[in-house]
Amino acid sequence: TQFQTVPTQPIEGQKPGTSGLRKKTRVFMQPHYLENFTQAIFDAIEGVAGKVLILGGDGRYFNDRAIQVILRMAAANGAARVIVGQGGLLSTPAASNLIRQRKADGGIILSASHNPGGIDEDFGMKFNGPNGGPATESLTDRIFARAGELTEYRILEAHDIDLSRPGTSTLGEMLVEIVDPVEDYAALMQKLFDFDAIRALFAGGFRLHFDAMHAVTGPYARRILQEILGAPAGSVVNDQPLPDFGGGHPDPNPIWAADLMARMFAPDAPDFGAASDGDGDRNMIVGRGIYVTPSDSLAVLAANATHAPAYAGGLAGVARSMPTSRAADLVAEKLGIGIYETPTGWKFFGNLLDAGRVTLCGEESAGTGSDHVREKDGLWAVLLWLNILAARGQSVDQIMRAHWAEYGRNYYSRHDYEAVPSDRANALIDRLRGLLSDLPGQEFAGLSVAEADDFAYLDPVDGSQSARQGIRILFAEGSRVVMRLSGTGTEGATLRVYLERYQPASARHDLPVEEALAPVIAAAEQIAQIEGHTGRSRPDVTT
Ligand code: VG1
Ligand code: CO
Repeated sequence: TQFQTVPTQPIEGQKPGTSGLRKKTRVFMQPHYLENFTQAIFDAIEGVAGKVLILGGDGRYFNDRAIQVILRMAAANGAARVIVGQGGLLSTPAASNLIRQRKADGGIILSASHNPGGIDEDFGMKFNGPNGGPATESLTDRIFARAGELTEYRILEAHDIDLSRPGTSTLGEMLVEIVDPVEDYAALMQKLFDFDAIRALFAGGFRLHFDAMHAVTGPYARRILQEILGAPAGSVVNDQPLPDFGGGHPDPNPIWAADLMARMFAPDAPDFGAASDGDGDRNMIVGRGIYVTPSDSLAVLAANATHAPAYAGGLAGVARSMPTSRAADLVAEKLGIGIYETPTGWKFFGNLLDAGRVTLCGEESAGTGSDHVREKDGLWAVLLWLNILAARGQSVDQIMRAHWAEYGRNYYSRHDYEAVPSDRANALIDRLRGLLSDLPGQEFAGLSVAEADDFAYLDPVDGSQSARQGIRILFAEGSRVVMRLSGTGTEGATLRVYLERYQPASARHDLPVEEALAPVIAAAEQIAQIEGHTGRSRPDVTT
């Protein structure tokens, strides 16, 4: 073994977005690309000498090669120990848990989450801090700044570490510990939920269909749902993680999880359907014949969390990202607990969770989680749902209808316009920014604008500020449109249009969502001139 200091130059564009650095896989495979970014992370946290790190990924193409490189660089930078998931696998929530359980100094998670994988698809890399949560904006800013001035990186010349078996070996002076990726996570889930009640549910013939989408949750779902909780073999499908996710798009929504939707809307549909994404932090919940919108799921989980042992004492508060519907606000109001509105991205929940201000957090993009880790957690949401279904003895459909009858319904949808040329997408947003002060009082498609702004967040815990987080247009009738550009794409820009319309408890709750939202959709088009800017008359993906 030999330490090397390799001269390098800054590489343009190593700027982390909503959730780490995401690029085309071939970009990450360019000489020095991965090495530069890794060294920038190490330098931005004042080195890794003597530190303990967690390392793993979602198993996509290049995961295994990147792990070997990062291990050799950690060794050359003096790390004391790196704990790696067997086979290089760790779901994002499991990595967050390991950082906390092992009191590590942080962790690197290799994933482009819900983006497709493969040599011509996407790869990604994110750093989580000692609380187990995604790097804060100030840290990602420091990483980007460091990447922009890098002149060298350190790496060890050594053979590959065998990732296939648990155990400890050395790389130079550094210890490499390979651990079962599921064990600690499964133990945590057993502590949070009433496993006996869920076991009894399955024993009573309750049928589950979990689609792991050939991504990282396969081994987790198999172990927890089938082996520990007794769901029959075959309840978990597509449970083998594959480097290209079987050619699929591991994004759990009605478009990309079309098989699951078909299964749950068929005459012989199981009682409960669910799916997760590439790195296991998202969840999709479907009952027999009913899709649960993620914003509604957050509200239902908040209203029913006390059925699970971990939350039996009540919730400290709830946080949601700004574009997420306000269904959870209504629950928090009724419970008399705090509700917080943050910018998009899990990193903004970290301070609220650390300070004990909130217990549950959620995003409209199928992310829900709690203070048990510092990431959103797909299987956790599935287990909390199962715990609630077992405790209430009702179907998903019954629970949703009862919820709307009590709180009213926030009809909700997100329209995505993907791979729009960046200049056109920026022009659309810039034009809206210029219009904001003129909008209040004007009427569009029969809706009159009450307020319009560009969302800015003041973190109540550390006082940090984040501006320009999304255009919000609130209508007098309680409807809302939010527009922002995605920070996770790798091709052009993705415009996200979030549409919401509230119908009180006494109103109709069974309209098709598109129909209920029709005036809001029309108003959004009139205000933003989406077709004029993007050339598209309809969205590419509707969730
Ligand atoms: C998207 C979602 C956001 C989520 C982020 C990371 O970001 O909208 O809610 O936190 O992905 O999720 P954006 O900037 O593309 O809208 V994951 O599961 O991709 O790590
Ligand atoms: Co994800």
